[in-house]
Amino acid sequence: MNKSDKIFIAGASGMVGSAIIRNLLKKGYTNLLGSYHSKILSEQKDKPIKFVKIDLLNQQAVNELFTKEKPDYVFLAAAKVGGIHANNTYPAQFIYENLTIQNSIIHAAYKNKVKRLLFLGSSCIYPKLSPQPMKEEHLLTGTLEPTNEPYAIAKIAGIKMCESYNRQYGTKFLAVMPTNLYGPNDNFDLETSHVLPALIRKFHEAKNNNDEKVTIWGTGSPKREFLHVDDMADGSIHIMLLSDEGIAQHLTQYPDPCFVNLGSGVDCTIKELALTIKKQVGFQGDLVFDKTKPDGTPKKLLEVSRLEHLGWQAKIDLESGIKDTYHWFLDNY
Ligand code: GFB
Repeated sequence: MNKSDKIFIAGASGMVGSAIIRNLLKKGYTNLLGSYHSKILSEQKDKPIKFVKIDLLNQQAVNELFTKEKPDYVFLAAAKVGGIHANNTYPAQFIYENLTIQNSIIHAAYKNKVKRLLFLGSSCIYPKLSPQPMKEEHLLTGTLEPTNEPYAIAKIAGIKMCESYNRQYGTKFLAVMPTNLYGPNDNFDLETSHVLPALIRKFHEAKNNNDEKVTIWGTGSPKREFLHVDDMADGSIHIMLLSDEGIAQHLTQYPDPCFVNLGSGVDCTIKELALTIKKQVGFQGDLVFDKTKPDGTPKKLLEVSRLEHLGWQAKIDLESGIKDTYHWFLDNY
């Protein structure tokens, strides 16, 4: 990927897309094209990026964009995402929107001879009771977690599209499966967010209101692995930059080399996460567990040896990442 190659970031104003853009700008890439749906972020206003407003659910509009712009590289970071409650409440939107966005972009990338595309998936593609830590070869070896099955099926379809296009058309499409992400530009809405931003907001508001307790959904015993979104962006770009020979050489001992887990390799219980955030925010009260809310998958830790063989590992530990995200929340929310 040369510094002046045209790089299209689909979903440029989301948490993931905006982190990829920050990292590409830092590395000196000068020809960035970003798509957004509603508005661009204030951090992106004066940056050298060409933005295009587009409804990615409209396949014709996606085709026209690719025909006009002819990007060399594509980061497919646009997706319908949300936490356990959002996934469980809006399953039709999660499956329809994700399948439609990725179908249109992957197909248009093939038609317009994109040199390489990187599809962003999720660690929820693995079976609910997958052996831990979860290896790439555990894909499709068991039943999925019901709270996010429609989303997971869309993401599995995305991997299989990349694999199938590579096999039939000789494209160079890759995918990364990030673990639970968090960081600047995350969603802090208590109904639709993931656990980490939700708990930052809950503890912050409880501290300000002098509340005696904060309610944590579920039992607190499920384990989750967290990755700061700036690490995710760095790892994704690292993979995009590897040569075809480099990828093939490093992954010869593995089957299915089209996708790679992207995690920190460390997990903790939701209770431990809550106690860490409580301390960082400075809340003095108690935790209460609402066991009427679902726990979801009991444990989801990615095995990251493929990633390490490709020469990358996470750098931001959970405490520093939470501190950074809490500062961002205080400045922006
Ligand atoms: O982050 P989260 O919503 O999603 O929830 P998943 C993780 C765990 O934290 C669950 C608990 O056991 C929740 O019950 N939790 C505790 C909370 N308090 C809260 C809270 O206030 N808000 C939220 N949201 N959770 C998602 C999938 O699964 O992970 C997506 O649904 C995607 O498809 C994403 O894969 C990465 O980790 O359970």
